[in-house]
Amino acid sequence: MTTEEFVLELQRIGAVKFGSFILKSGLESPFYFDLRDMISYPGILDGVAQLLADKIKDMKFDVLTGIPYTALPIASLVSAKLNKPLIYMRKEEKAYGTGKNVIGQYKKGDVCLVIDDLITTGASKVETAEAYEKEGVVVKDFVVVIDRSANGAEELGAMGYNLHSLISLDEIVELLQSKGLISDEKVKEVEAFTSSLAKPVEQDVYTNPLTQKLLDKMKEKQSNLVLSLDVTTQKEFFGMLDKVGDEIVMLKTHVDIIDDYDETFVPRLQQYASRQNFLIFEDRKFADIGNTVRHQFRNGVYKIADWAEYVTVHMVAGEMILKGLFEGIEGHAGFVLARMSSKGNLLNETYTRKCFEAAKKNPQWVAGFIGHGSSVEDIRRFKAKFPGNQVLLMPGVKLERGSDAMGQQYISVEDAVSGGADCIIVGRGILNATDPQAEAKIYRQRAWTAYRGRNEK
Ligand code: 5BU
Repeated sequence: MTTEEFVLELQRIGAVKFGSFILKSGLESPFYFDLRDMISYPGILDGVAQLLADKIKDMKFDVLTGIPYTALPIASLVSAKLNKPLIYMRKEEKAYGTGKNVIGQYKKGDVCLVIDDLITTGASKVETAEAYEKEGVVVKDFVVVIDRSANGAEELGAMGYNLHSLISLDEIVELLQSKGLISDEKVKEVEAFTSSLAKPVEQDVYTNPLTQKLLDKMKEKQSNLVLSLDVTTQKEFFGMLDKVGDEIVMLKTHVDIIDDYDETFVPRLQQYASRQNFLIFEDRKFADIGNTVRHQFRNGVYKIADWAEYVTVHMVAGEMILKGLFEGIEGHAGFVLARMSSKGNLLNETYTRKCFEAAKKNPQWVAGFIGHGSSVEDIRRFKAKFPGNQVLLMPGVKLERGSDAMGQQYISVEDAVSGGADCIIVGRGILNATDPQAEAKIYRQRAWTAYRGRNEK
C-alpha cells in the first residue's frame, strides 16, 4: 500500500472526515481524525504498519512501543515486521506497590522508539517520554501516522525529541483535493483553521504580585537562597538567623515545630525580617477542605496569615482550597506542591498536571510551585509546563547529590538551578554545617551564579 492509497482508505472508512466538528477543547474544527477503528480493517492496519516499518527501519532503537490504545496494535505489527521487541506502558500509572508500569522485557538504558497515531500538540508525547524515562528507558524519536499539529516538531525539538510522521494534514488535504474528494472551499476552511491555531498564543503576561515581590527581592538582595529553618527552640532559631539571615531572600519556617513558641516569637521574627531584609514563607502544607484551611491559616495559636505572606498548598482536596485560604485577604499567595522530593512520594504526572490546571484557573492565588526533579532535563521539562509566570522553588538541594535516612533525596545546587529552580530551599545543608554562616555564603553564591548563568543564556 502506498501512502496515497492509505489516505484514500482512511477517508473511505471515515477515519478522516471533513465537515464541522466540535473538539474536546470546544473549538469548532473543519476536519476530524479518528484512527481507532482501523483495527477493524486488517488490510489497512497491516498497510500502515508496513509504511511505518519502512520509515523507521534504519533508525537506531532497541525496543519500540505504541501509545495505548490506538497505536498499540499498530506498533505490535511493526514490531513483528522489524523483529524488534515491543514494550508498553500501563495507561494508568501505578503509583503504589511494586507492580511494573512498563510491560515487556527491556534493560535500563534501552532506547525506545514511540509510535502514535496523531500529534496535535507535543504535550502528551512529552508526558509519555517522561513516564518511560522514569523507568530507565530512553526516548529520542516519535513516529506518528498523521501530523496534524501546528508546530509539534518544534515543540518536541525544544524538549530534545525528534518527530517523524508518515503524512501531514496538508498532504492529506492536497491529495483529497487533487482527487476532487473535498471542495476548494473546505480546503480554505482548513487552512484558515490551522493558521489560526498556529498563531502564537498570547503570552500570559499576568504575574502574581507575590511572585513579583519575590523576584524583586531576589534581584535587590542578589540571592535566591531560601533557608529552611527547621530547629525546635527559639534560641536556635534566632541564633541561626543572626548567622545567616543576611544571605537569604526568604525564610521558610515550620512554626509548629518550635517547642517554646510563645507570643514573642512572631514580633521577633518580623524584626529580623525587616532588619535582614527577607520574606517569610511558612511551610504549613494546607490540605483540607476550604472552610478548615481558612481557619488553619487565619486562626488558632499561630494565626499564620498575620505574618506569613507565602504558604504551601497541597492540591489533593481540589482547587477550592485556594479560595478557602486566600479569598478576602490581600497580600498572600501559595506555593502549590506539584512534585515532592521524598522517595516514593505518591504525586504522579497526572497529579502534577492537575496542579498546573488549578493554578491556571486561579493565578491570583498562586505565586509558584514547589517541585523537584531527578536531573536537569527532568526539571526543565517540568518547568516548561508551568501555566504562567510562576516561580519554581526547590527543596531537596545540597551542594552535592545524595539522600538522608528518611527518604529525602537531594540534587545539587547547580542541577536544581540550571534545570529551572528559581530559588533553592536548603535546610540541613546549612543548619548542620560546622560554620553555617560560611556554608550559607557558599550556597548563596553557587545558586546565584547558576541563576544568572541560566538567565543570560
Ligand atoms: P532539608 O534539611 O534541606 O532536607 O530540608 C528541606 C525542607 O524542605 C524541609 O523543611 C521539608 O519540610 C521541605 N520540603 C522538602 O524537603 N521536600 C518537599 O518536597 C517539600 C518540602 Br514540599
